[in-house]
Amino acid sequence: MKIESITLHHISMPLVAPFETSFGRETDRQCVLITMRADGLTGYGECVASRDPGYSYETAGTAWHILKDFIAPLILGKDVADAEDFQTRVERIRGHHLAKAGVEMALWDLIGKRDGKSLKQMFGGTREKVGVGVSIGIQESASALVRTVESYLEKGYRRVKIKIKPGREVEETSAVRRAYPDLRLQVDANSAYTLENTSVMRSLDDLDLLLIEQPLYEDDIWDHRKLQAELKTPICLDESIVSPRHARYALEMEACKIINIKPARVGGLSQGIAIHNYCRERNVSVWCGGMLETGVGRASNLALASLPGFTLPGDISASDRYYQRDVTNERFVLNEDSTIDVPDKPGLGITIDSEALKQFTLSEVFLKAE
Ligand code: OSB
Ligand code: MG
Repeated sequence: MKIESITLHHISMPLVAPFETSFGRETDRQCVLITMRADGLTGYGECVASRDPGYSYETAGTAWHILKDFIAPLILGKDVADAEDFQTRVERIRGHHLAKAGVEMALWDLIGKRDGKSLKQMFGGTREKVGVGVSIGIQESASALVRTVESYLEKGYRRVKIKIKPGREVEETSAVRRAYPDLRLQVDANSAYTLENTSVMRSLDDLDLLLIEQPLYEDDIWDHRKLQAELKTPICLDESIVSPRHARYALEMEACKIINIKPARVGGLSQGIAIHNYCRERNVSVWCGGMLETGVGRASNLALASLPGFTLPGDISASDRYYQRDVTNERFVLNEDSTIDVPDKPGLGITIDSEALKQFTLSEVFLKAE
């Protein structure tokens, strides 16, 4: 498709409740929305880089720079055939996966709209609705956490992930386990521990968790291998898996038993699909992670999670778990069986509420082929 223009929208949206992880606390979520025009059609993408370099080195600011000054010039006025062609064109930009993934998403939306196919159809998704859970930030106390868990169970979520950090894990996770002995429960450390904390990990190992997500360094695979050898609970890697190659390293090294696939972290939906395929051939479970996406990224995650290898519930909650007002006209709701419907309209299957987008916009730039 001949890319005619790209508009970047740096936005900030108030969360319904603050979200605290081992790397910080967010009350408003920033990201960069991408509007891309080609062949008289408009495609949307979400670059999930947030305000601070806490989860990733990328921020909305660095993504803005890379998108505007490096990625856009490589594709504006060019005929970009598909995701693979896009990846080849941006190959010489090292890293900056979140920036690349946002544009790849917009390209999929455009191609789907041109061909009258949903992302799910184009990916070969096999599910009409996908199993989901909720990711709960660090709360004030163990009892506050149990109350928060209860409120999500009342809403119908059947899998819970809790964020942990040093000193805020064993008591908290045990309290939730005591209150809900049969709950599908998992924890996410976002790289807050080292091998010196192995005894803490052993305590968590006795709590019948589905998985322990990213306990060690964000760029590590080797120490995770050592830790996994000490635990019966599967380690799931998030931050460490930045490409299909890293997925192969991790599985070959037995550093984890499960992979959290976030298409943004690995450089785009096409790369996420490649990791899904690689894991599926090896009977390794994957699930779709989340980055507090707007309705745009949520639609994309749902399409990805419709692939058959996504056998564990994703961090894809209903729109009202995140935002009172979203940038999409569509809102995603939780079904009674803790699932969310996969969009089935062409492309991402979403439309933009332009008033909402205007309300949340911090800055905007329109880029056109010269
Ligand atoms: O590590 O999975 C993570 C949100 C922002 C950054 C990193 C993570 C998360 C979440 C939220 O856990 C998942 C969601 O979108 O619900
Ligand atoms: Mg994580």
